[in-house]
Amino acid sequence: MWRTLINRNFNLQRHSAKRKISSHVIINEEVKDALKNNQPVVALESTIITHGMPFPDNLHCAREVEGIVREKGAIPATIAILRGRIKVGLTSTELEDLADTSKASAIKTSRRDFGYVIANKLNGGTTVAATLIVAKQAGIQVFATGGLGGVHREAEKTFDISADLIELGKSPVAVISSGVKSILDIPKTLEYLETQGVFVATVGSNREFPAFYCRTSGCQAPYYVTDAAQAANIIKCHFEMGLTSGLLFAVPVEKEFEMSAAEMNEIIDRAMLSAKTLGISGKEITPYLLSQISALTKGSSLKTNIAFIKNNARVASEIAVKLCGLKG
Ligand code: PSU
Ligand code: MN
Repeated sequence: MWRTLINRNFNLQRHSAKRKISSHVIINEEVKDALKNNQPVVALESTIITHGMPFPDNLHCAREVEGIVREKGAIPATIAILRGRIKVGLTSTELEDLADTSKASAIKTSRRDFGYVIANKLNGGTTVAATLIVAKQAGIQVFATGGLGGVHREAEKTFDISADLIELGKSPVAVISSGVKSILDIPKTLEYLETQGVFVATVGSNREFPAFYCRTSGCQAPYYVTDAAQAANIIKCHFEMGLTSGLLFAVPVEKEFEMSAAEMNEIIDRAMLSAKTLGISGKEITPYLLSQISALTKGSSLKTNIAFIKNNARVASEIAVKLCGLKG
């Protein structure tokens, strides 16, 4: 009886009558069926495809990530905008159309960009913020990404704080990432997440918050979880409380792919100086820094990038599977 009540409560949250799906959002049949039948689904963002990596690495990476999610027993739901239609779950051709930006360019789409991209029937790579908005409408609770946007260094002067953080504060979705890059101010980012009511934990054996390319950042997450089962339990209780804020699980990059912190910091400083000299700001700054870092590391940062997206997809799928088990 008690268990039934809890389950009913939990499902109510998922399939709340209040959850409105926009007519611009098209959920593919496989994802729709999985959600209806309490099968694990993992949302995947697409700015990483359109603005985070060059073609064809981006396409290979996106396909591999989807493959990993399937191997782990979950259904991948890559979210992107194709000719103004917001898709949840892409076909192989759609993925290729999106990734090959030489055929049709794509707009980096965050919350503020939706109307424009839809009205002009453009392609859009959805940021973490935009993917959260769509995942929430679709009822997807677990989402894997590479890196999250955050509070930029010198934000006190530039006001540059990613919309990702605010969206995570109002989306009941668990995001699995490799922490945030040290192109950002990590302590300020963690403070901001706390203000927004976002649960933050490292996945591993301690609270050391990872800095994307490196396993350490010198900052501590408020909590850590040792495995997917623990994470799923926390997610379940968080949602049962009716909280509408999200959760962030930071997975440190695997040791074999870790890059030297000293070398990385020097490269990031150089990339940031070059961005400053060129006067790059706003939505262009993150993609610019990513491409500079990739060039300055002669592609090895790209390799690391791909390694941790795959690892995050693996962990996210395990969490999604456990979460469905708790509901079942
Ligand atoms: N940081 C990364 N890799 C990325 C991004 C950020 O290390 O690919 C992308 C994500 O899609 C994220 C977006 O949601 O950039 C944040 O952009 P901005 O900093 O402009 O908010
Ligand atoms: Mn910004």
